[in-house]
Amino acid sequence: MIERTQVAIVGAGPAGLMLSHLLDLAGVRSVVFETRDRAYVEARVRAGVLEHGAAELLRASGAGARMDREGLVHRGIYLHFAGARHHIDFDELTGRTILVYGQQEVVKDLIAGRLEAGGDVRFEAEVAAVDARLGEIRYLQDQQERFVQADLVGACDGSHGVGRRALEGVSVYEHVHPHSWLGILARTPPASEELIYAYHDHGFALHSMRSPEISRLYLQVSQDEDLAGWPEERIWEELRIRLGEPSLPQGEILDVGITPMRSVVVEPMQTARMFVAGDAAHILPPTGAKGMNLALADVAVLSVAMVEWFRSGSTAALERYSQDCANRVWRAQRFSSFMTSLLHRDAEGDPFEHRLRLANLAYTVGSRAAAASLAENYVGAATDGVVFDPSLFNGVAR
Ligand code: RFL
Ligand code: PHB
Repeated sequence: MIERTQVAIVGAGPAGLMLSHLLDLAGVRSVVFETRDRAYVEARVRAGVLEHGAAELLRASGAGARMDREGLVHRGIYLHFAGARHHIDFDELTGRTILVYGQQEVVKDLIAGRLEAGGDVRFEAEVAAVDARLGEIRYLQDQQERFVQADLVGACDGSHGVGRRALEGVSVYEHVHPHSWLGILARTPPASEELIYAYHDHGFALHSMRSPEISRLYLQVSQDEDLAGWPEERIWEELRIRLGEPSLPQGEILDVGITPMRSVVVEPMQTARMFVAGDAAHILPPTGAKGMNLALADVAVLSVAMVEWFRSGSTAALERYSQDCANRVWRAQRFSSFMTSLLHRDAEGDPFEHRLRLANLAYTVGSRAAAASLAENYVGAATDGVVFDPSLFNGVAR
């Protein structure tokens, strides 16, 4: 017998879990399939910054209680270059702020919420194939092959998932940036109250954080860098130099990894009954802190379209889904590319490019218009215009 559901969701990252949460608020049933186990998904260290609109979306949909207790409100960031530090004051320039709250905390909150509400989240259930036309999912659990028949499919399974492979007739826009980020999570109090984005002769560095005791730090490294070349001493030394923080305290490293930087957009983000969201549809270099925000915004748009279809049978909003996302996706891509080229040493170390970059940075902090442009994109490029309207999420029978 084939199991049936209204929406099959592939992937329990921020996109898949939030989609399931929003659909549930409207009484639409979904099943989330996640190939990894719960502990792995909850421990995966990734993004840390929520745009104003992403925090608002979590809050308004009832998933923001712990975020509001534990998230750190930041009213700006620092740009550090040529030996000096400059504050970009988001609050003053835009009237909005950001929240520093780890992606794994968002994921933990959404998983707990789904399970408390009786939601169906299946861990260690790997989707092997999606039939976008029939809405059929083939998955493997407990070494058995199983099938689910869904009215609609949300493919939220990241950049290497089956969702993207099941899309038909799409254009893939891709750019590979010639560097990677070496990231550490460390038990050391942040050296600064706000994030520091630093540009140095040696390359980019970022000082972020997760709590008053835990820091998250990144270094630009070359594209094919081997972690073996970065003993702990070297990581800390390089962070101190690039961030201009000679006394940055060295703490226990809790997590370390190297991430290549890519920009990808797949369009249209849909085929027949299947809709892709989050990293399955687009990858951004992390310099703009947009990936998780865009993932949450995509599913906010998608959930409204799906609910409209279940409620009225109208396909209008579903048909427009990709089009409705396009401006936000490309605006976030534009900003992420801007931040990446503003702050990274080019691979050849070209002296002209270096001086030009310093001039760009000086202009960014010296011109109110340039600073305001950075600020309004940092707080809103991925989620501007996406709001949670509770009235759309009531009244559909389960
Ligand atoms: P995810 O989080 O990758 O979740 C996809 C899930 O799908 C599962 N999966 C499958 N499940 C079942 N069957 C299959 N066949 C499956 N194939 C895959 C996977 O196991 C996984 O659980 O995608 P989602 O939900 O679209 O969320 C996107 C974000 O994770 C991503 O954009 C951000 O982490 C990007 N990012 C940042 N975004 C921000 O908004 N702000 C930041 O500050 C920020 N910093 C970052 C980042 C990403 C980074 N890395 C490691 C890539 C910093 C870094 C270093
Ligand atoms: C993080 O805290 O992990 C983080 C913050 C800002 C970024 C990227 C990552 O641009």
